[in-house]
Amino acid sequence: MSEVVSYELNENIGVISVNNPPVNALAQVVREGILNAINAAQNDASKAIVLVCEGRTFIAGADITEFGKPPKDPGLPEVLAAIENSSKPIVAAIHGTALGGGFEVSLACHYRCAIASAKVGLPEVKLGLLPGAGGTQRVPRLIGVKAALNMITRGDPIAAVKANEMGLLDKVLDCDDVRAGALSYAKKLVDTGASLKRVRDITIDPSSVEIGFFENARKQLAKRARGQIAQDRIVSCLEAAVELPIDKGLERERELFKELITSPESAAMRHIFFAERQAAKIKDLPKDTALRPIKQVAILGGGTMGGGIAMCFANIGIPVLLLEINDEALERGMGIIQKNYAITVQKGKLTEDQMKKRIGLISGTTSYDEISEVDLVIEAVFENLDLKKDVFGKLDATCKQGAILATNTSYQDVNAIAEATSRPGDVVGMHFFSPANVMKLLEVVRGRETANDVLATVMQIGKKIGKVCALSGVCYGFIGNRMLGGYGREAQMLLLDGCTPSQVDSVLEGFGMAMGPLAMGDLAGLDVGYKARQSRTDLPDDPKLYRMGTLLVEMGRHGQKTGSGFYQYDPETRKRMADPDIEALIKEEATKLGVEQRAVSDEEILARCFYPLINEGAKILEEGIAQRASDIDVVYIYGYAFPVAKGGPMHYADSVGLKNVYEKICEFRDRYGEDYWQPAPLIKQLAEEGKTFAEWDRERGVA
Ligand code: 3H9
Repeated sequence: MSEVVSYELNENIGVISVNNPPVNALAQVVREGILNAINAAQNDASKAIVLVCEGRTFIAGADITEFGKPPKDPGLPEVLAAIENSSKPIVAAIHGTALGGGFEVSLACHYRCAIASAKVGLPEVKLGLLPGAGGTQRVPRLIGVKAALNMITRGDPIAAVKANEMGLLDKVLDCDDVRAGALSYAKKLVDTGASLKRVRDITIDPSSVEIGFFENARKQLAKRARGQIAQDRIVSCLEAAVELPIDKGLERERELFKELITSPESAAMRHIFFAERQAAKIKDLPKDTALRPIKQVAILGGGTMGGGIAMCFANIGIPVLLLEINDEALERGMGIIQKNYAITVQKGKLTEDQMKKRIGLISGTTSYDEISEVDLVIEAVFENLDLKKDVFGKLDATCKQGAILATNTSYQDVNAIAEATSRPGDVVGMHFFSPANVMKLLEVVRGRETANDVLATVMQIGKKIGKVCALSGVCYGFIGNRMLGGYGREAQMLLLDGCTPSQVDSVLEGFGMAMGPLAMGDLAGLDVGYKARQSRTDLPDDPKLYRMGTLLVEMGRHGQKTGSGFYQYDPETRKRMADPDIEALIKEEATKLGVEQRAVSDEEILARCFYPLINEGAKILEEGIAQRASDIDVVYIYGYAFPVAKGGPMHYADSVGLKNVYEKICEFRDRYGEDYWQPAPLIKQLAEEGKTFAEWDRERGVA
């Protein structure tokens, strides 16, 4: 048939087999191959046709690398029409994940069977898209409008057994061999004279949708959209499914799909899809680097961070030893873990049984001797270099040879920590983000002497525990926290210039940040930054610098935990409210410091907060601390809740244009001085060459 699609007769069943590794994406050759095979099968001795895939999965969707390029025939709708109009029943045989266009192919088939381990889903929304090959029209016909809306706007995969119960599948096969199982299912269908069942023929009863349903859905979805428009268009498609005949509904879906595929939001989200996978690759690490086995882990420190990390490993069945300084601290740590699991059970995301199993995998100890045989130790003690060096000295003396010794430090020098041991090659940074059992990012910090197999093992175990890993070199704050400095500084400077806290935060929240920087400061505790500043000797001697944050701490307003900071907080609901006293105090301070207050535009707020972050990102790239600009984007999306629809700070800078960013930074330098604003040489260079960070990544062969 073609290189990637074959067709053969197995007795009276025609078998179309797709083989397009790694995930059988619907590239042009696959679409053409399937179309040709279906046409061939119409005229041979077959009585039914099975569509099955080789390798690890059924078709996992359209080929995302083709998006943005000129379309090539045949289009997917043409292939689906051929499937649906086949004169012989076609059975989709699903294993692995039938996703997006792949699941839509199966929806055009007359029957869908799957092995029990398979999953199906429409994840297009995660790429800023909607299912563009009939998913929005066929799914509501199978499972109802409400369930369809939920499935398509969430985009999560659904396990075969559940999908079968919902009506998305016709059969869960009782064997693991999808090809054999589907063949025998197809034969049975032929023997029983099964009809050509087409999803398009099902009608939707408009009265099954309550009045106001779509309006409500739009409102609810807008709350979590954070700049994404796809959810809104998905609602429009489902409205069309209810109101229009299927062919008109498909037309509407196509129109809206085309709008989304050219949207900056989808471009940003596709960038992140590939960036996330790219970040897992370390450019100078041989692909065949042998991994160290990780069968047991120890966590040092049972605080919120240590407890969260312990849960990550217990969740995938790896036993964890939690080491604390005394029984009391241990009990407290175990208590936090139990409470966290109990909340997950309450939310219905875990059964009691699963909880017990996971808690059973975590045991406590107060003795270093007991952790001597573990394969990986993660230190999560207080952020103090001397303390950490001391701990690593003890680990060196206790742990077996070959154990990986990781530090969860957010700021400290991983090289100095490694030097406290006789085996610096085994030392690495594993910087988790709080709460560690929830946040997806893991910054893997490569020390001067970290061994290749240590890095490769940590990247792999990170993926196994469900984290997105990004590699960082050693510097103060690594990639993420180092970039954050200027962001927080400018948010406070803007107050003296004439903004209210609500104005600064609402502009950044309007951009899509989960929380503005001042509200974030209140949440984290203003005293944390205050204390950190006291030990820093590199800050300019400027009374304006962090003026408001310092003053608030000295007034006892440490943020949410004391009930007030930049805002006041309702003691019961924790709802934040503007505080007129603080707004007046800001004005007073500005006058004292001789700052003339003025109206500040939203554009300036965005530029003042984000451009220092981007500028630092460029320095991080120049210094080789980050491998690629896209890694920095991954860090900000998964560790700092930067809106995915903007693609991360470096992608955002590319979309604004580096020339514009550079000119603005120069303008701020001239206005506020070089202490705060020094354009990174890389931004200057790329601005002059008219290039983007993405192009720079590609030129260096790292993208
Ligand atoms: C769509 O279908 C639109 C339609 O509704 C309408 C059309 C008209 N295309 O994730 P992994 C690559 S939109 C191209 O590490 P895993 C990936 O980049 C699509 N490439 O493996 C990676 O490459 P590399 C809807 C793709 O086992 C390699 O495959 N579908 C695609 O952890 C391995 O990927 C989706 O959104 C693709 N569609 O997870 C599904 N998918 O090795 C997207 C993957 O060079 N895919 N690659 O880095 C996934 O969710 C996961 O890849 C999957 C496997 C769960 C399938």
